[in-house]
Amino acid sequence: MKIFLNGKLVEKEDARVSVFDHGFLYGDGAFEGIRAYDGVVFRLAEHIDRLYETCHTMLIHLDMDKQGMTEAVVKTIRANGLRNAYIRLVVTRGDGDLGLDPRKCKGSPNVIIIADKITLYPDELYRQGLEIVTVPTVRNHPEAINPQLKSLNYLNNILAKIEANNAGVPEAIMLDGSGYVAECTGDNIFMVKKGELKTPLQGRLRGITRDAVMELADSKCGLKVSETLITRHELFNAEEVFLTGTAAELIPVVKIDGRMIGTGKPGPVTGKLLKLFQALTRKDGVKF
Ligand code: PXG
Repeated sequence: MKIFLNGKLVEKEDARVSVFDHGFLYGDGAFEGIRAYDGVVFRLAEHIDRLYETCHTMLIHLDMDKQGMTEAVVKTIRANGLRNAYIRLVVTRGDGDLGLDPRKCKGSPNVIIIADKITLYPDELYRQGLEIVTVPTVRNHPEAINPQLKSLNYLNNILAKIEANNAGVPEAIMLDGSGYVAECTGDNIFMVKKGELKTPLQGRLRGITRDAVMELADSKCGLKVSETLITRHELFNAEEVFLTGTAAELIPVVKIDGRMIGTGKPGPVTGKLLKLFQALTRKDGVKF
């Protein structure tokens, strides 16, 4: 496996960063999880834009421009002979010393691109739907760590994931500081009710899958789409609930906190949107 590390493609065994790297010491960095389908990197421009926005807010100055980063992603996928891939793009503050002050990182950020095969939820979970729970760990307050920042500091989500693991379910619903539904640990959440598709307005990452699904629901399914405050009560009484993310695409949810959602089976809107999304992934992106 070839890894892109600071401008060079190196073997996996040689792809190493310093123990003084501030991404390692403090989670001081940014990342993207991206997918390629049949020779198309789905919405790569949107992923690169989001990465640069995270870096801009974190005052991480990349030497590479967006065009260079786009080419580096494509080069890495090609070097590994992949047509379908999961791509992890990681930028760290760079090498510093043991102080957390980012000014200690005097060199360039470390830029790492890994292109691998994707591991997915088993097929049967798409046919049956997931059972998930709400967890006590509240999503980061937007004025503490804004959920739009796809930073390397994922402890908030990891703590929630541990609570999901303890409950024996594959995902966790996280609420925001006011008790409204925010998102899951690595996925956005949607509900369908009376011809309307709703998704949380605040406290969540603006997922790239989420944006695509909202566009498809509006343009291809004639659904009214809204970003709004959502309570657990509303989720419990939805006709359909599903999650979206780069890894999961769209996956149905059939039980939340012991309450059956709709008929208890994956619903027709979720199924239709999944088909539309899968068709879009092979068209909308950077071809290689
Ligand atoms: N919320 C959070 C907190 C995320 O981390 C999403 C929503 C969905 O966003 P996208 O843009 O993917 O539709 C994410 C995405 C991983 C992994 O390895 C995590 C994500 C994406 C891919 C892989 O756990 N997070």
